[in-house]
Amino acid sequence: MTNNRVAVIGAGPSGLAQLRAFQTAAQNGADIPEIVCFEKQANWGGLWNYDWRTGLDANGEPCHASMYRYLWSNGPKEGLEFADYSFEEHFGKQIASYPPRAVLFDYIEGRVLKAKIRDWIRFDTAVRLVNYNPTTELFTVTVHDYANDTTYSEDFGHLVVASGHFSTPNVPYYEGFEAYNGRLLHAHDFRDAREFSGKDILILGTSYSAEDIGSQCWKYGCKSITVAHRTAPMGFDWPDNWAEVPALVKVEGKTAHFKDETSRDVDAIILCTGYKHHFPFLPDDLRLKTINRLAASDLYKGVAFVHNPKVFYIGMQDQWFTFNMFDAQAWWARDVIMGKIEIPSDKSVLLADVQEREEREEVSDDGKYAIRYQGDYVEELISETDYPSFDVDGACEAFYQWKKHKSENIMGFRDNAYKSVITGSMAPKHHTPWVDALDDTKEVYLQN
Ligand code: FAD
Ligand code: NA7
Repeated sequence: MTNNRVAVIGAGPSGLAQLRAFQTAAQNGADIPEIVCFEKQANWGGLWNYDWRTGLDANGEPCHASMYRYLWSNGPKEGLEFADYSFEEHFGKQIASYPPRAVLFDYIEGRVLKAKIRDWIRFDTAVRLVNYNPTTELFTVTVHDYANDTTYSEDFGHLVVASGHFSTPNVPYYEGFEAYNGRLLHAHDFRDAREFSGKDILILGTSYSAEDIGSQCWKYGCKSITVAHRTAPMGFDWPDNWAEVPALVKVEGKTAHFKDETSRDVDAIILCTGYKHHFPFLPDDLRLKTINRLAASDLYKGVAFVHNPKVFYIGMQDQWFTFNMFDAQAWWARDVIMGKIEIPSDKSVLLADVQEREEREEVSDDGKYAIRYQGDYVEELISETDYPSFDVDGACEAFYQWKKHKSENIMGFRDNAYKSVITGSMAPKHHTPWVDALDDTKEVYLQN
């Protein structure tokens, strides 16, 4: 029955959460719909599936990867731990709190390998177009199967969009960029900090990418870092060769000019200017249009698309919580699809829900408020499903501690350890301070 099939777009942490949610229901004896997950890459893990390529991938699709070598979790793992699959279950022991990318990939993969859901995924298959037919109430999903080099279409009763929103770069223009005599790139194409060893670099932006790419470049020996801010400086106690300056005005040759009329010569400009929600495979009536915020536009309960509540978006919010929030959303979407949760039929109720979330987000721009706001959201969703309840307050506390540790020592915050909110055990301190840990392989990290 096609009206009982579910299409999931993307097998990153959000898409995998959706598959795991259905598999759990099946394991508990429920009669679940047929699930088909389309993943354009050759493997799962989304952004955690590292790719050295930039530009186009092996199939000629825009390269999804935005992660880079030497990336360590930018927040404590205690804030993202799966409630149904702890780090201790996966690694057989408690591990340190800021795992490198390869370690987190291994953890993400461990849960879905155990769940045996790889067969639900059609890899190397890019979704090209989705159409909704209001008469049949079916979605027609058209894909390109790169393994067989064919396109085909299939019908589904529900659509789950889990394609991520940190892959399509937001690239601003500044006067003189076209004639800049250095390397100019967006964070999306940053792969290896060693490329900038011995160089003077300029970073635009003041959020996670700016902070982390700058820190990587510093750690791997760049000569100096200058960060230009459009709104406000990050304000950490940076190393001596790191400066924060007002906004960039223009570039002449290799010289960057700033709003306070100072200037610097720089070898590279890295645009850490964020990403766009980009769904080129969706028509107007199904496409989410939102900025990167906690209360994403047009999503009832942050998940169901108000203009067609048979469409679910997972992980589209700005993120303090990640994997466990995707789980909370996926379990909720599953229960709507399986008829356990009813979405109100009156569209004004859905719109009012979105408006209430937006207004509540706008009450404060304080980081602590935002963490609690998203923690409350996770709690709200898990209270409506059978996702294992966990200590959300404890996860918020780990985030508060993390923020405090960053303000105390921006190059040393990853040396701290926190308590698991799933198993209650304390993480060990990592064996090597982050600044000295140049080898980020799984084998070395797990030597604790
Ligand atoms: P993604 O991981 O982006 O996965 C989306 C998947 O959809 C991909 O596999 C992609 O190939 C697939 N896809 C896209 N379009 C199509 C299509 N048309 N057809 C078929 N498949 C498609 N979070 C943390 O918790 N800790 C961190 O330290 C952290 N660091 C980060 C660092 C960087 C540089 C970035 C960019 C993000 C980071 N994040 C971090 C946040 C990150 O968003 C989440 O951890 C997580 O990867 C989001 O999962 P997702 O499944 O929603 O999206
Ligand atoms: P974010 O968090 O969306 O931040 C984007 C940054 O880019 C932010 O500081 C913006 O400054 C800045 N920005 C945006 N446009 C411009 C222009 N035109 N000029 C200068 N600066 C600009 O993106 P990130 O990549 O840092 O983080 C995304 C995810 O990746 C995150 O979840 C991490 O886990 C990793 P503003 O404050 O608006 O002035």
